[in-house]
Formats: sequence, structure tokens, C-alpha cells
Amino acid sequence: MASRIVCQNPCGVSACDCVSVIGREISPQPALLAKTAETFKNVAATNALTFTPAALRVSAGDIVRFTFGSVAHNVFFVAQAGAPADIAGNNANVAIEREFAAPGTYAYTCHIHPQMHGTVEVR
Ligand SMILES: [Cu+2]
Repeated sequence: MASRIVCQNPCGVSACDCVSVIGREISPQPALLAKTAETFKNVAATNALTFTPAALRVSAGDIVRFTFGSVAHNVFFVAQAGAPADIAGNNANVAIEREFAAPGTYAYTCHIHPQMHGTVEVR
């Protein structure tokens, strides 16, 4: 049975589709099911072609949920030790999680919209 995880951290951006995304039934990867909802931090890939927040600070071991609205985006991390797997392809109306296990600053961009940049700082 898929678990429904409610967003604990609304981004407050009017253009963000977070509400519609979190209303969907999602199926987290098994390894992520052990994490409680409170451990999720959120980055919205918005229809306004931004990552919000553009700079996110988390703790080592935190899960970051990337939420995608009706405009498709992807997330490609600058190659470095500790960077999580890219979120390739065209992602719309979906939420995808990545775990950040190692301290560092991880920059990423959307290859569909190269002007979209963000960083996750892991402490
Ligand atoms: Cu994009």
C-alpha cells in the first residue's frame, strides 16, 4: 500500500503547484519509507521556471523532495563526490525524493531550462 505523505513545509510561492502535487498518491522508494515526513525538505520546480528555494540548507541524511508542476523540468547535479542521482527526463506533476548523505554544497540545473539553477547545502 502506497503511503500518502503530507507536505510539512509549504513553500508559500503562489506559482508553485505544491498543493496539487502533494494531493497525489505517491509511492516512495522502499529505502525512503523509513523516513518520517518531518525529514523531508522541499524544492519546488515551478511553472515560473525557478527552483524555490534556490538555495536550500539541510542536514546530512535529510531527504529533499523535488516537486514538479505542470511544466516539465529535470534536475542534474554538478558531478562531485556525494551528489545524488540526477532526476533525468521530463518530470511534470510528480514529486521525486533524493537523499543527501554527505556534507557539501551540491549545485544543480534543469537541462530543459538552463537558466534554472539551485543549490543544496548539506551540513
Ligand atoms: Cu526546467
